[in-house]
Amino acid sequence: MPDSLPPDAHGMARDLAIADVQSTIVDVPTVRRHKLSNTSVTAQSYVLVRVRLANGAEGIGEAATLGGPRWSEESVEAMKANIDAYLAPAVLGLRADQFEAAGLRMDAAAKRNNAAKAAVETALFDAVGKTFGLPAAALLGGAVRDRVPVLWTLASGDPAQEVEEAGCKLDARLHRTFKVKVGAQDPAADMARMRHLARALEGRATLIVDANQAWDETVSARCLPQLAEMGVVLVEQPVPAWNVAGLARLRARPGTPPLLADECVFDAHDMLAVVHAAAADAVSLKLVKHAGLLGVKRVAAVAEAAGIGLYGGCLLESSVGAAAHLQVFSTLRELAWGCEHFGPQILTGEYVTEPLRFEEFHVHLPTGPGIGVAVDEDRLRHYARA
Ligand code: MUC
Ligand code: MG
Repeated sequence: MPDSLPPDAHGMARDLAIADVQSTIVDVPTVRRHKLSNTSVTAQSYVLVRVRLANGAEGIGEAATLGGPRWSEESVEAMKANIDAYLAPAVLGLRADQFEAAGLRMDAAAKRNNAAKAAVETALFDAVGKTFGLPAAALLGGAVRDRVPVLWTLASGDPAQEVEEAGCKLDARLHRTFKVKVGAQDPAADMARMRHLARALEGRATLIVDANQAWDETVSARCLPQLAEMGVVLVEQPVPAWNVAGLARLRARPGTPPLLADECVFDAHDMLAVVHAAAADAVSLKLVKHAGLLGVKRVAAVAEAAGIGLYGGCLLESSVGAAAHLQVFSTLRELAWGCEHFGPQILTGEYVTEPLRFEEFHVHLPTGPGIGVAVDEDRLRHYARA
């Protein structure tokens, strides 16, 4: 491959060489405590990656965490250290449109570190898109939709507050599907909470549940049919990520609602293992798991080939990370379960000039080149970790 492209007919500088990579830790408070089975957050932490190309174009990407290295093994501190010491040097000088080569170089420089790699790769797509005036979606096959249905997650743990919160979202026509986080308390208490929510929201909302690996197979076998009876349409990762065989056994039991694989699918090989085990009905796609936009497409392709539904997952990204997800989600031929990129709405503030648009139960694909959003420097200074 040539190291640089010739100037185009208009003499525009098209030297796509990656000249600089910077990373910044950002902390943004959330509007309320968000409780999962294994962590609880009142602020979201991100690593913002900024790349500069020789032609002057800049690109941004974001890596999200949930409660430090609790949801997965990466923390923002570790991501920043590994980007600065290993991933940035691996891609410096490379042509930014050599996305696969960048992935190969990053894989050679560091095992896993998928969220950190995703942020770097996103910034490359953004910079190349901005150079050519194209949305990242165009570089990924082209958008087939310009908005995606978006759910909201109820995770305060207080059912009265959760009914009220869901009511506000319904009234504002922002969200009508709600994902409820369970597993932070004992299963009987969660079943009572779910019954309360199902009754209060009956006929007005669709419910899904995410246990974030909290239950063992026995508890899951008891709770899953109860959730199905309450009308819950999808249950996400009830058992630990390692227990794909257990997930398959649960799926084969009568009365089990459709199952969504999350923490057990990080790459296309994991996806294939879930397919071979017949362990899931749908898979949650996330940049932090799949190491980038191309990784999302690879996992999605394996799932699609097996007839497994696609669900647009998140890790409470800001508009930067959410926009990147929407760029790739917009290119998937089927996205049966919509997405959960409500992250921008649970933050007390943002660090982009124009946050994503949420209306009529959908989040809109931003227009504009690259990932479609731009950093607001003042706001970034406000949220950047000193
Ligand atoms: C997860 O496990 O799905 C996404 C939304 C949310 O509330 O938690 C995350 C992570
Ligand atoms: Mg999940």
